[in-house]
Amino acid sequence: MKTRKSKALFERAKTLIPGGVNSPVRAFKTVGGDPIFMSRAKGAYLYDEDDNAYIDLINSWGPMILGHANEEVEKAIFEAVKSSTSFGAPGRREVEIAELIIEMVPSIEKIRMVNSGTEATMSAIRLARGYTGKNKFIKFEGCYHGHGDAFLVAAGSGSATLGVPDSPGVTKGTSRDTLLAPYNDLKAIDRVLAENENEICAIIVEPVAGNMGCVLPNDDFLEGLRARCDVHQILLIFDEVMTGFRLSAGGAQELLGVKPDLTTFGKIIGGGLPVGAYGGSREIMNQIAPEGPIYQAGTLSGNPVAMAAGLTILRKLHEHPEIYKQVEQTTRQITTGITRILSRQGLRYTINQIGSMYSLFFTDQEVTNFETAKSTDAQLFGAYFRGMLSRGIYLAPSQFESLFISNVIQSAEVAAVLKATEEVLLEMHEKK
Ligand code: KE4
Repeated sequence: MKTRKSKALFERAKTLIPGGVNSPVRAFKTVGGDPIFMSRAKGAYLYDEDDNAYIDLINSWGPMILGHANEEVEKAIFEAVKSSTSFGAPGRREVEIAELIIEMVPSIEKIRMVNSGTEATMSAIRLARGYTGKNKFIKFEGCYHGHGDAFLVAAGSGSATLGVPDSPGVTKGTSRDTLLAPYNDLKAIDRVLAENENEICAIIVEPVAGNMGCVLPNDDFLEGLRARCDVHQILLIFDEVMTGFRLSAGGAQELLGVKPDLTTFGKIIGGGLPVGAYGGSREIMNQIAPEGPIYQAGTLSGNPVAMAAGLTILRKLHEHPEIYKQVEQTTRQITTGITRILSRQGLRYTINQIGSMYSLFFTDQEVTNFETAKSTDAQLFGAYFRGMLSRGIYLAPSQFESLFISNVIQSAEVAAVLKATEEVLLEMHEKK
């Protein structure tokens, strides 16, 4: 596969941008080889600077659930840019997207737009602290809630990939208020609650974890968190940056039937443009400035072009909920196909899947938390990633990421993914 232009761009980028990338996980650090520079994308396909085509199974880490360069989203953006790219004043689309999200996600009565998932989760924790008057919060090992200081403690995603769970620059003072528990472990939660009685403002959780690879909640986990938050007057925050509008029109909370007090969003909500949001009950959200005393702001929050893109994709998903059935079926075709390949080759690796999210873990252990996710064989994952890339299948360049299937991946792409998987796994194990 020719990669001359990508290589040249990467050499230039490394002299200009830390690691040559604008987000660490893109650097291929743990999978070997150099990152591929993309020049365009359409539907299910990415095209790199050397004109190689790839079937995209990450879809920009989730946003592109309708595939790349969706005509309706593009049209809305083209229309919006004609009237300036930013007003710096409130606009009609912000009202419309707020109304639509509140209609789609029953636990939300008021919502505030921001510019990334990180901003959404940072603001949600500040709000929880201000609303309850308590400082500590609980997060789960392997869950990633963006790069806000307080979250970079045993975080997942890129920080796990880079093996720097507690990043330099995060002060002891900050991380002191971040309490940890293993995902799916209600007994550990009970211990943390007992040791910090009346000091905890919130439990923040990925209702389906995607940043240690795809890890599902045990049947009683989310309900168990809900019950404990009610007893201890703690806010339950669902970080649905990944799962919002991905697992159903109402997110993981609708699919799994547990209502949080606050929800954070990102990714799909902007249709590929930089958008985040956080929302919850009127009572809690009215604490946010200028209605209440808790400050949060943003120059480009509610940006008219980003709102146009977000509105279009959310309206499509709201009006066509059958899309969720479709992407789940496509994902199951891939995962059952891989399961058949594994058994044909006598391999015992683990696949976790829910809706249009899945991960193949190179471990024979059941993966239910960060500990078991870390039992995966990083060398094998790297070999799998490189083998698939060379066959034109673009996976997440880290074992600690979920894959995301779009509604434009059809049977031809499923067949190509399975053919490549069969070949790569054979090749990997012949070499072993
Ligand atoms: P952003 O600030 O990257 O928009 O969102 C942060 C965030 C918050 N919460 C969850 C559950 C998330 O998954 C994320 C971001 N996800 C990663 C992918 N695992 C973004 C990819 C990257 O860091 O480049």
